[in-house]
Amino acid sequence: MKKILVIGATGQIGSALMTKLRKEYGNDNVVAGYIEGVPLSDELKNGGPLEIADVTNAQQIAAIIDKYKIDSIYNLAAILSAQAEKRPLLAWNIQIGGVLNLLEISREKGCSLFTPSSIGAFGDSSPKMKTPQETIQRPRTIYGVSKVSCELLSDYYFYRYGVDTRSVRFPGLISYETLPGGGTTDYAVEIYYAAVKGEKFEIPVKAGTFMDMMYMPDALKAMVMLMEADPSRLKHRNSFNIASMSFDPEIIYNEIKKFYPDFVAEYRIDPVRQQIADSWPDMLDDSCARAEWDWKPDYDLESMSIDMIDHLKKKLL
Ligand code: AKB
Repeated sequence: MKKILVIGATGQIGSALMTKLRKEYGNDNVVAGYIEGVPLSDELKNGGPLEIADVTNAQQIAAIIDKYKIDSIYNLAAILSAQAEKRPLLAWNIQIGGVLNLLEISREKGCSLFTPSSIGAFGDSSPKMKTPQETIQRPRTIYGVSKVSCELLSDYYFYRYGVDTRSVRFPGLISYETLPGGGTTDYAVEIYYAAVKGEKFEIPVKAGTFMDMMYMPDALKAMVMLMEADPSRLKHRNSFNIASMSFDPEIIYNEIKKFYPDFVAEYRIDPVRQQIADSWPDMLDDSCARAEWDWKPDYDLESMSIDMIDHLKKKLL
């Protein structure tokens, strides 16, 4: 059985991934890595091994790998795009310094390493529609720069040292468990919360701003499928385009209005998020992921909305 460390286990992706991994691999085989001072859910506290794991502290991570004989690492520590523009050095230290620490540790200790990239790894000069797996990547955000660098470093460690690096380029992820923070796509999560709570919502990007989005269960499925994929089939190491739906604020607003006809949302544009969103693709081409490890999403906007609203009603009302 695999021995897994999840770094960033309290975050939007990490908290949902912990539940899935512990169900599939057994509680004792999945260590939750968190940052000191972050509040812990009862599920995490009581569900299995728990360790402080700061990705910028190589010695601390190496000690956890040795203590639990870890062979697979999911690295979900990140500063999201809009927040990173305010704190570029922190973003760099976590997204590059942290990843370099993990690549070195994986090289020394023979671990497989998953670190997500993002649609943010593309920029204005990348094709907007059906953005190919391999194309121009010249982002002008620190988030994008760090994601491209991380893709290249992971490629390098695979080709030079044989480190088993795996990655997907995540779209905006929509989930009901833990809120994201500081991302450009966060509005697509927050809009559901507002609708269910009966609150008015302010949309931070203009109508017509299309971005790839994905429901969290599909994102979790993608990570685990890729980490379990037969390495001999993987022609691409870093990082796979994956996609399931692409929409602009009008489309998601109208979808939610099917459930809440009185729901009111209006535009209040955040210039930083708008500029970032404008530089990102409208829709990725994920054919390489489909061909190399059988990627296929389960949810579209309609089925996601039904499930999301159902869960949020139980959580919030
Ligand atoms: C963000 O908006 O920063 C993230 C992402 C798409 O990488 N959700």
